[in-house]
Amino acid sequence: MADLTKLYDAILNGDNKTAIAVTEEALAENADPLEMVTSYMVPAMDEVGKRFECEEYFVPELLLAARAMKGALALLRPLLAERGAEPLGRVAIGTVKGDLHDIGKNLIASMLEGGGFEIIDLGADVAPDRFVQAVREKNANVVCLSALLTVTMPSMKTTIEALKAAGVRDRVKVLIGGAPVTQQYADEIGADGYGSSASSAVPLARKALGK
Ligand code: B12
Repeated sequence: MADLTKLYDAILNGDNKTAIAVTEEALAENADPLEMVTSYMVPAMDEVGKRFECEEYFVPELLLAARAMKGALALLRPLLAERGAEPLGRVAIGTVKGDLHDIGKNLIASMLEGGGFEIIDLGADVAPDRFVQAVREKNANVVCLSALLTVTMPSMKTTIEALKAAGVRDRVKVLIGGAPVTQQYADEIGADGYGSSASSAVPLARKALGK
């Protein structure tokens, strides 16, 4: 059996090659992709964050860890997306303006896709008017906003205000998340829901749409 602690270590050490090799090995042995993400990969990124906080790691280490995480996630993504059934809604998802963190956003997109939602992935550093455009032109009925920086959290509020100003706020449910985001903040800015983990995304979106 593949030793998944090696996947944890590879992400923590920014070792892209090993992360991919261990992921491939585990998948060949039918390991559960969601279990790999939640029990090994996300905890490794959490540890990376802790090391960054206490100045043991710096930006280059973050970048290497992120690359290893993304490499492994790219292999898991189609499998996470395979789980779902019929389309439940159309989700425009993005990391808000000024924020380049996209790993959590990508994970949420994969989970929702796997949960039967159609995904319009707007990427990272997404300006409010691009969310408005996705609602207007692509008929998204859910908007998912991700923010990882305290300084970019206000972009969530600005995005909700832009949806209101464009007259489309009542057509969509706005869901938010990201490490510094809280339920309290979601209530404060008038979002329709908040989720803290990959597994929260599907129930949250279903509940928001009353499904
Ligand atoms: C990797 C990383 C980077 C990488 C990002 C690579 C990439 N492509 O994403 C790089 C190196 C680019 C980076 C840059 C910076 N980073 Co950085 N980064 C991180 C780190 C270590 C991990 C983030 C991550 O990917 N986590 C793993 C994913 C799976 O978790 P997640 O994103 O939280 O998502 C989960 C949930 O939050 C939730 N979720 C997320 N979004 C959504 C949306 C919805 C709708 C829902 C329902 C749920 C949900 O579900 C996800 C799955 O479980 C964090 C530390 C941390 N612990 O968060 C710091 C961190 C976020 N970074 C930080 C900082 C300071 C920076 C920089 C300013 C550093 C610098 N001096 O340049 C820059 C800012 C660049 C910018 N403008 O965005 C700080 C932020 C502090 C703060 N509170 O503001 C952190 C917290 C590190 C720290 N402890 O100090 N970073």
